[in-house]
Amino acid sequence: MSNLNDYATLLDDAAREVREVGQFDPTGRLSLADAYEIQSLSIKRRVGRGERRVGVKMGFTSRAKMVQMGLSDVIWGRLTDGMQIEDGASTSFARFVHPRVEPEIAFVLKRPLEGNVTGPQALAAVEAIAPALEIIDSRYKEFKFSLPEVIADNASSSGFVVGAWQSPTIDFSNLGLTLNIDGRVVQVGSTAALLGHPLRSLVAAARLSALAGEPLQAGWIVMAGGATPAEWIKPGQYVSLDMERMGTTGFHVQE
Ligand code: OOG
Ligand code: MG
Repeated sequence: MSNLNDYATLLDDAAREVREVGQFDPTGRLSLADAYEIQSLSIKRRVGRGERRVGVKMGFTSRAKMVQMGLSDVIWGRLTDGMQIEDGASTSFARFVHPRVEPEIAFVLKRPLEGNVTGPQALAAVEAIAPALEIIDSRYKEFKFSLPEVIADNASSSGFVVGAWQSPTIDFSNLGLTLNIDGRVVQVGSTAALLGHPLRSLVAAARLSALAGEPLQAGWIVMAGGATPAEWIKPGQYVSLDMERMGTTGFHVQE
């Protein structure tokens, strides 16, 4: 296979048919530009099936995630409405190959945000913030990939859940959080894990998506990245996030 569209089709089919694929670039020779082009082509396939773009997800914005996955560049992916799970709802385990969950914070924008912006400029574009969970489900066997491979695979994005929106006037620079499975705390962390302040993740999202020619839009959601290592999830579990001052969000994993 050589054509970028072939890789996009391979990954999109794997996601749709819920199966793993082998790594096609384990040593990371593909350029990052080509990797993002594969991602873009695979999202075009989703949009062609009727899904709608609703925002951006950031990846490897915390040291915990970089260490867990062995990669240290900030990456981003594209979110569609087909990935969103309602707060407190159930999602079928059958949708996933080998899902993991991670605690995040989400932004929703009230106006477009584009290019090289400062923290205060980014904050001024934020309508609201919320505790959020991301379900990542790499399409690669054993959840192993090189940097271009994970970028091509839309940064492993598979699902996301956003809790009740809160005012962005809350100081969200360093909020304690716990990730819980069936009421048991499995990870403890803080929003400060995200580049020192989650707003920096939004600043990076504004820059990177504008560079790709798809600037952040009013109404879009930006997921700031996992604040702790991700945890495997299993059928029958209830997964939740408690965030200081921000409340809680969760979802059921249906058998
Ligand atoms: C890649 C996606 C990383 C995050 O929040 O850091 C990510 C992966 O870990 O599979 O979503
Ligand atoms: Mg994530």
